[in-house]
Amino acid sequence: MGSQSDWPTMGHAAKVLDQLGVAYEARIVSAHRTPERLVDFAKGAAAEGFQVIIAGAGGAAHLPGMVASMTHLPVFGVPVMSKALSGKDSLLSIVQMPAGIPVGTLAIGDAGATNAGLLAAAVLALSDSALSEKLQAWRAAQTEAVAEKPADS
Ligand code: RP5
Repeated sequence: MGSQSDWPTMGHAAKVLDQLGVAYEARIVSAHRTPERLVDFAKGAAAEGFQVIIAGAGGAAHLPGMVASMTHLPVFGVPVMSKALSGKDSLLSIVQMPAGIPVGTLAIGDAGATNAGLLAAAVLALSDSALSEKLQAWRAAQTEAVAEKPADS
């Protein structure tokens, strides 16, 4: 993520990865404030053993696209809700990548972070049958948890 201030949002991705038992590292890598850290991370991610990258940032959110430009790993971008423009700036900064450098862009905010975690797990589950079973169980439990009627009816 681009900043400590993104963690309340990006923690939702971490939470779902924890639930599924997927190992991850949460790091702060700012495209603007720590550009050399960004280059080192993105260029070295595959060799470090990462398989999927979730990049969350807000405002002028260049992080996901810049990471994607320096790695062949799949990159999912989470637009973090910004104060000035409610995350629309983040979304537009992430989503309109030029052809050839893909970023799988999620929804703005908490839902996007949760879904980035689920998508990352789904990618990993393609070659991990135990994870695939956990993911399917997670989805089934979610379905089970939806009441047929609202609680105060
Ligand atoms: C972006 O700027 C970060 O991803 C964050 O969403 C936003 C604001 O960062 P802070 O000023 O709160 O550190 O780089």
